[in-house]
Amino acid sequence: MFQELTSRFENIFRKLKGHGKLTPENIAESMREVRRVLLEADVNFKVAKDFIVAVEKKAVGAEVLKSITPGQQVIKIIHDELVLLLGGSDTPLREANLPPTVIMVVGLQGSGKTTFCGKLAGYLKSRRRRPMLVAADLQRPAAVEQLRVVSQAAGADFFSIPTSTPLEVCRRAIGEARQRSMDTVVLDTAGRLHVNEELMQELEEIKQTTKPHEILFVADAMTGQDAVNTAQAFVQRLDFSGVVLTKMDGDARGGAALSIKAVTGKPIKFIGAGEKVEALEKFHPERMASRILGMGDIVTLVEKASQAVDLQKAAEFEKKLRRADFTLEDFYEQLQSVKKMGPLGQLIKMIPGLGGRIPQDIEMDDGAFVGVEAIILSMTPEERRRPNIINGSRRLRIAKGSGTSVQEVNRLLKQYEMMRKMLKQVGRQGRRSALPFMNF
Ligand SMILES: Nc1nc2c(ncn2[C@@H]2O[C@H](COP(=O)(O)OP(=O)(O)OP(=O)(O)O)[C@@H](O)[C@H]2O)c(=O)[nH]1
Ligand SMILES: [Mg+2]
Repeated sequence: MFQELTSRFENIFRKLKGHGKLTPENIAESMREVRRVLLEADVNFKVAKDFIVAVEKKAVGAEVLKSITPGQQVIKIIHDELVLLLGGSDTPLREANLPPTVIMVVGLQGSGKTTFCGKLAGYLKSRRRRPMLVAADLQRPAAVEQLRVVSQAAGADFFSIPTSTPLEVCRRAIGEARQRSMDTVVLDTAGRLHVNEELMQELEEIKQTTKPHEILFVADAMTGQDAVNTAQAFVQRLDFSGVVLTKMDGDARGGAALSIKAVTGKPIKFIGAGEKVEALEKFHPERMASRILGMGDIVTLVEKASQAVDLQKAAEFEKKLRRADFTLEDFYEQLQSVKKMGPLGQLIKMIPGLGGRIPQDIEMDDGAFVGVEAIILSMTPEERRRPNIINGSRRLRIAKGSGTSVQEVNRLLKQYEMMRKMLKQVGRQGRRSALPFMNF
């Protein structure tokens, strides 16, 4: 999915990371490249322009220029803007207070409506819902049969009245669903080759009569800006509530995915990536952004870290690390930052190649923090800065002051010493990052 887009972004990021310092000129150049990449991916012109303006505004801020890996910060800003562009947060399917929930599926001919109805039925079934698919496409002779087959594949109920009108079928379907105790009615409507008045009128009537809780507009992602233009026409007439992008398994360039929310104001709710019933994914803006940027969990890590750590402090810390004068005060500060970031185990998993670097006897469970904090807080500032002055009597005093034992103080000092050595080693290897714990 979007391989081309991803590899182009990776190139830009590689360059960004290469700069020791970023100037407004560097940033402007990167932004020109990002703009080109977006336009080549067939992103709507105005959407691309607004995106660049938003990123540039944030990137030129003073914080970024001061931080020590500014490239990484710009990457994060691009990532965050991309998440917004894709819709920000997840938007789940709406549900009726009083079943059945009515979901109307609309879109042009061949966009993948019927296939999606089947996938949706499968998805709902896996969530213990009871869906009924309704053949409201009487436009194409084979359409009813196609939906019947699709329903069977998904193990869902099916409803049709062959010699009727779409409006009548939909109206009757809702009563029928109640009778069969189905909790979700999915209306598979007819498409047309182009947006036309006849289609819109038919859909408007169905909307008025069935009052759907969700109207999902199905767009063929391979058609790029055409899909976006169609979406615009549909949202004006029908005010649909969500978008389904299909054929994401093809060579879609990303234009539709990246523009449709900004242009229609409606969130993408699902993506289809294949013809089979299982080929449906719930849409997550955050995950999609990471996928497009090709950065996986690193993005999550950068994000978590920058929430927790003042970047300036991190920069100072890294300088220290390179000089290898990592003190107990730093150790304490690091513990505080790490604590803010959530469970340690989870965090460590996200750091590539880290596993083997942590010596066995460095306690890494969160509970261990409490005693460690008390011990460090019981030291004098001088002791924290120069731990080698902590002799036997000082150890006893610290243990008493922190309500721990001399053994625990010893263990902490040993752990600290190990970490100091380890950091020194890593520092020498020249691994650089704005985030100290990425180097542990
Ligand atoms: N590769 C791929 N093909 C898909 C996907 N979704 C649908 N298709 C194919 O696209 C074609 C059209 O799909 P339909 O579901 O019949 O489209 P429709 O919108 O119902 O079309 P009409 O009923 O004619 O308006 C079929 O050949 C599907 O197999 C998808 O996510 N990936
Ligand atoms: Mg169909």
